[in-house]
Amino acid sequence: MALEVCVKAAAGAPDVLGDCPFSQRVLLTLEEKKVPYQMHLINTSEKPQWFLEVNPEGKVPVLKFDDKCIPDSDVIVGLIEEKYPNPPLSPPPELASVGSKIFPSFVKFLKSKDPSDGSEQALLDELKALDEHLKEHGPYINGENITAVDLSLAPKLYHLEVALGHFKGWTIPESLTHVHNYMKLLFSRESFEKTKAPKEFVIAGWEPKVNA
Ligand SMILES: N[C@@H](CCC(=O)N[C@@H](CS)C(=O)NCC(=O)O)C(=O)O
Repeated sequence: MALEVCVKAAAGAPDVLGDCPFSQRVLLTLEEKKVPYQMHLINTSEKPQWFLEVNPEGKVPVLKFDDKCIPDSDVIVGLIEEKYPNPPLSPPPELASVGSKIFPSFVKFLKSKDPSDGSEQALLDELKALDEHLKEHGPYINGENITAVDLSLAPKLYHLEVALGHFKGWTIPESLTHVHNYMKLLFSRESFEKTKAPKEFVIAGWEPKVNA
């Protein structure tokens, strides 16, 4: 029996896969492991009653496994790894948090209305650290083979590129060549093409947060 996974539907388009990076991370994991799954698109601005009953916190993604509903992408990815160990995607523990500050730094910079608050520099510092890491250990975080760290970072880097490009006309400096190559590598994977949200929905998803 195929696994069932609840993920975010696009804002204003309930039949289109939406812009949640945590949902995409779970879908990427299932795709990379070639685990069959059935997807339910959840309209997060009007959550269906059945969804709230199985998941009172109301966040996506949620995985239905053995009749249990499991929220939180960290827990879900861990469970998928345990139940479907091939191909193995767990990174060595010392690499598990590489790039983990990029997403919060990106969100802070995206929402910032004060150009002198240091949020752009903080994001640049995180991206430079990633570039250095990739220069030494690339092309993926753990070398030649993709791991769960890459599958967590890929949707976040996609959001960063789309949202900062749209709302701030900002792009990652050309000098960070290893980050650029890394993003090209990730975004061209079949799993990524299949699970990414269309750009207009990524923008629509950030709009209320940027203009709050
Ligand atoms: N830590 C959670 C975060 C999940 C999350 O924030 N999901 C957002 C969409 S990207 C959500 O469900 N928002 C709807 C809500 O909070 O009501 C995870 O990794 O799964």
